[in-house]
Amino acid sequence: MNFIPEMLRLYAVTDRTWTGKQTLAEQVEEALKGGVTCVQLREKHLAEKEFLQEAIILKEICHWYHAPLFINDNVSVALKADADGVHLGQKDMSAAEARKILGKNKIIGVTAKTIEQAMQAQEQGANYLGTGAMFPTSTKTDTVVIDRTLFRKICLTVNIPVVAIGGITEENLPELSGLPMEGIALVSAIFSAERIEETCRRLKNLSENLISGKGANA
Ligand code: TZP
Ligand code: MG
Repeated sequence: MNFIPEMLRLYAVTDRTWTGKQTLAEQVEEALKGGVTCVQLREKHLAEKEFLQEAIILKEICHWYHAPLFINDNVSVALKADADGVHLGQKDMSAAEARKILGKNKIIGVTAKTIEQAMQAQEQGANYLGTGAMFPTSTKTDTVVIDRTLFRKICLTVNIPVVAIGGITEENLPELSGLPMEGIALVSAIFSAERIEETCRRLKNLSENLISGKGANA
């Protein structure tokens, strides 16, 4: 799938904490019906075989809705599942190495929390950056809230699009107005929702009114 920044607009990152009676695939399909523009399969505790099986299932569902599937951390699973790309943290494989393995057509996202990390990821061929946390979050315990001035500087320093992540909810989303990100990524606000489809529809409307990318005046 060709990369376009608009595909980052409403970015769902999976977490099976709240699946309940549903499967993760059912929850992801609800999110896609509600307007999620891309999905990242994030599995911190699954064995590689099960991770790959889930990736293959989710890729098919994502493609019904013309949304890319990204794999968190694991380039080998991304390659075997023929996923659309990977999302890599600073402790994962470098974007340069991932690009060599995945080739030029796959999408590579990198978490960057400093100007240096952002520049390096861009130079190494990353297609987009993820930055945060925007608000306190209990989903990822080893993260801290990023200074908004630094967030803005990261967005405006690189040419590639930036996705804001961490603690974002329907309620606090308006506080991000005017920041030059291209999209918002959410875990708990989507996957812990009682009605995922409706929640995503509201988030989509809010994000469309809010996000104007690097053209943002602030
Ligand atoms: N990376 C930075 S914060 C975070 C990740 C994966 C967790 C975001 O989860 P939530 O539930 O949207 O705060
Ligand atoms: Mg990682």
